[in-house]
Amino acid sequence: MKKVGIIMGSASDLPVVTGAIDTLKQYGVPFEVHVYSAHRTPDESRDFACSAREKGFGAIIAAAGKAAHLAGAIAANTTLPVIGIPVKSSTLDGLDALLSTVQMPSGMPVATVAIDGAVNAALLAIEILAVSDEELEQKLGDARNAGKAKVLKSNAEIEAQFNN
Ligand code: RP5
Repeated sequence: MKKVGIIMGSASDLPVVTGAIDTLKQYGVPFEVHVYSAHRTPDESRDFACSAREKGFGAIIAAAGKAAHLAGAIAANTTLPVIGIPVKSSTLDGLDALLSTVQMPSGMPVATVAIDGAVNAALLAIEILAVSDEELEQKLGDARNAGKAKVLKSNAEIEAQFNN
C-alpha cells in the first residue's frame, strides 16, 4: 500500500496533526511524519516533495499556521495529491492559514480542509488511496455505515423524548 506523508511546519502543530495520525492508524494506512517548514527549512521541504513519489507516497498532508505556504510549496514540487490543513496557531484564529492554503492559483491544487481539520485530511488521503484498494474502500464504507447508525439512534432517542 502507498504511504501518506504528514508534514507540519512546526512541532507546535503536532497537537492538531495528531488527529490525522490517529485516523491513519485506525485504518492501518502506513505513514511518515516530518517537520519541514516552507520558510525555515525550504530545501528540506523541497527535497521531500521532489522524492515523495519514488519513495512510495500516494498522498501528502501538509499542516501549517499563520502565513501558511507549506502545502502550496509542497504541491509546487510534486504531482502527488496534496491536502492542506490550515492550523489555528495565530491571533487570527487560523483564518490567515485557511486563506493562504485554500487560495492556490490555477494549475497548483491544494485540497484544503477546515481549520484544524486533521481527521478529514486523513480521511481524504485514505479515500485517494482507496481508489485502487478495495479493502480500504470497504473500511471507509463500514465507517460511514457506523456513523449513519449512530445518528439514526440519536434521532430515535430525541423523537422519543419529544413524543413526536
Ligand atoms: C507556521 O507557524 C507553523 O506551521 C506554525 O503553525 C506557526 C508557528 O510556528 P512556531 O513559531 O510555533 O514554530 O510556520
